[in-house]
Amino acid sequence: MSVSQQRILKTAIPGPLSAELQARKLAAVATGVGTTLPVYVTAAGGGIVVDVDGNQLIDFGSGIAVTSVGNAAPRVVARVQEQVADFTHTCFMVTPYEGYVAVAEKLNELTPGTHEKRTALFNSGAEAVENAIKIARVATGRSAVVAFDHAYHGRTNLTMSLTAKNMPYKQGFGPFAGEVYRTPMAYPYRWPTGPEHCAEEAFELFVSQVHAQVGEQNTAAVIIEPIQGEGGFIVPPEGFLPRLADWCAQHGIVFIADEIQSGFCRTGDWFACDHEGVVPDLVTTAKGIAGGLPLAGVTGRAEIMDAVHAGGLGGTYGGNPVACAAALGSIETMQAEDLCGAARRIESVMRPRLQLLAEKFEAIGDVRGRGAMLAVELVQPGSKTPDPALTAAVASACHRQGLIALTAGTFGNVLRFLPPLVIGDELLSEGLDILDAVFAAES
Ligand code: PLZ
Repeated sequence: MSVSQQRILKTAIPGPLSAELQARKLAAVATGVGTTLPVYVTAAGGGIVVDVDGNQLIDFGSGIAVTSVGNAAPRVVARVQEQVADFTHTCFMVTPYEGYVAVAEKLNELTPGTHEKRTALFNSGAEAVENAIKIARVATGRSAVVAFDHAYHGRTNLTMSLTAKNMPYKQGFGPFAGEVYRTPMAYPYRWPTGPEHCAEEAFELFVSQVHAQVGEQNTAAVIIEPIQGEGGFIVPPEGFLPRLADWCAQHGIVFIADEIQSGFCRTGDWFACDHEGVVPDLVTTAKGIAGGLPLAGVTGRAEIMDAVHAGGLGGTYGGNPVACAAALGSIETMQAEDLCGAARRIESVMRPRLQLLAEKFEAIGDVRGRGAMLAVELVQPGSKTPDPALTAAVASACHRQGLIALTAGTFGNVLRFLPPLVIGDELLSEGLDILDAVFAAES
């Protein structure tokens, strides 16, 4: 690995060269495209991101759960370099190539369930979700789609409609797509009658709302993130997902697991659904699949996937050969280096430390997540009132100390941790020490 695995602060964060680039960005790039931490990157690898001023930051974000295998991971680089020198594009729909087929085979093998599967590849997570809904509608001949509170599924019109949070994702961008319905999420920390009742009551509420407001016979699909990402790393209680999947099967409704953020070893299993043995009809994947290159997939039951007429799915770039080469390099890395095991190791280091922080600082109301997808929810002491101001202050103090920390949550009060799965224990502990010191100073 060419990037030394240590945090180095040479200037203030952001430094002068980053500040210059940020001024150019503000003049040239649309305001709508935001920046969490305006340091301009020149290199990255392992658990470190290097900026133009020579600072080295500890990465607890992985570019939003993407570089699970690390940035510029050797197997990804080798396969991409080889592919990019051979050919860069033909369009799989015009003259196909093996890489696409090989990625489809891998997805069919690795996603939950041993049934016969098919895969279609796309460019982004949102595009995969859109296509999963298209497929479910054709396969069922129904149109309604049920999504959950706190859901995030993308920024295109249909996926924005499925996304729950208004600011910044939806504000002013309507009208939204029709036939999208929303139901309460099984959110243990905030369940009104307590977490012990959450699985059962949330499921009953879901069943009665879909029955009364939508009609099972009109419902093409139920879509859920098995651990919600942007919504705040909300982990549904044990039993909720299996019940949902069974109920969908009883009613001929396509059960779609959006594993775009939670998939590919992130939670300590290949997919978050594996934890409870849940087998979705369709799975959407992106992010961690290709080590940073844009690639996404829909994988599912052959009879559902193949319900679509020939030519009904596609796009110019979907399953681009360079992105497929990167995916094969990423998957090979995950298997060779046991990155599911690495995610569990990260949890075994991080979770106890986060729990200690929660004992020390009253502002931490909840510690949750799984594997290397962990979070703390910040509230006003003695209550469950969200504290987005403190959350923002902690995140930016972490940034100034050279730790890339991300926020999330419908109320903007969740700090989430998504380190690359190849991060070393020393950087992990150093990041947690920074967090500890920042909490002491800010809360
Ligand atoms: N489904 C579960 O997490 C992307 C969004 C960042 P795209 N999440 C990060 C932002 O602010 O735009 C995501 C996700 C889940 C779908 C998506 C959408 O994936 O590749 O960003 O389109």
